[in-house]
Amino acid sequence: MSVKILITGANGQLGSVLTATLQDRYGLENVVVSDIRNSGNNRGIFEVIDATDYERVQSVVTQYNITQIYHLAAILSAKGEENPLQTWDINTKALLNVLEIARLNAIEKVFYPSSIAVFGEGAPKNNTPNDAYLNPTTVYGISKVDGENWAQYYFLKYGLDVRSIRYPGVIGHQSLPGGGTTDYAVDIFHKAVLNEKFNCFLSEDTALPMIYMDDVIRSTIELMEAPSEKIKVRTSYNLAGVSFSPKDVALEIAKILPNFSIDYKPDFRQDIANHWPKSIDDSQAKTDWGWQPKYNLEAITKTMINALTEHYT
Ligand code: AKB
Repeated sequence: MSVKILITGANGQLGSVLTATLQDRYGLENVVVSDIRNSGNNRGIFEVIDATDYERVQSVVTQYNITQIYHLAAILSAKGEENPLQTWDINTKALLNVLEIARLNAIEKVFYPSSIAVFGEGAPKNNTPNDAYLNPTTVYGISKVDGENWAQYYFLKYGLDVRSIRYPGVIGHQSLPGGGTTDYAVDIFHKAVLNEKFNCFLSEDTALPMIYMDDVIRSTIELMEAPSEKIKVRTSYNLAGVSFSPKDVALEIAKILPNFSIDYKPDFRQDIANHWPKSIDDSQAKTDWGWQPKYNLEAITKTMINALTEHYT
């Protein structure tokens, strides 16, 4: 049977780049791109889908004979705190729709992104292990823990092949993040290249796990294409790229753009970041399906500055 992919939340920071990669890999005609709104920038087949609408997801799955779903639609950590009940409703209802439709339609594989936001005070802050205690403090984190457990439930009870990664903060030049606590690590490069001062909403020493876009896209495809027997964790895999603080990245930027200046004005997102790991142990992903990151902070900084300089000139 040929692969027919449905992507929800395809217009998001990760979705837009993952969509283009999957389209190049499987063919434009084999990827159904969807989001709650049509941005007008999509190649190929686009369908407006509110993933909390069961009937709508079902009708698109039937119309295109979908065989795999990448369910990316979700409200992120910072935005989620503005309206916790709505965030819970959207994040959990959409996932349960996808899982149930996948089960009833014999979908081959489902991808579900989790996040470092699943961790809280119960987990070690450095090199946080895959199986650390999960007591998140944001509604986004709670919804991701819930989602991981539902993913495992559908695998154990129905044999549904759901695969998941706990993403760190994602850094890329192709798209802008929205509503996350790690968003500063993208904004900082835009301001640096535009020669503007950057006001950072986290304190200078707040280290968080981060990853470059190319690494995160490759990890997702490697996980999804790995033989099923290699997937030993059916909740979600820790994934690490690099780990740095705002000060670390500011110093790295200043090596290339010496006039770069930064101010620190921590806001409510500082409290969210304080409960997250500083670095992540991803040895389980390395052992099970061969994960290896390629980009360190120096490579990320050079690539971001080059790409954004080209973009703005
Ligand atoms: C966020 O900051 O909310 C996301 C994430 C780490 O899941 N980027």
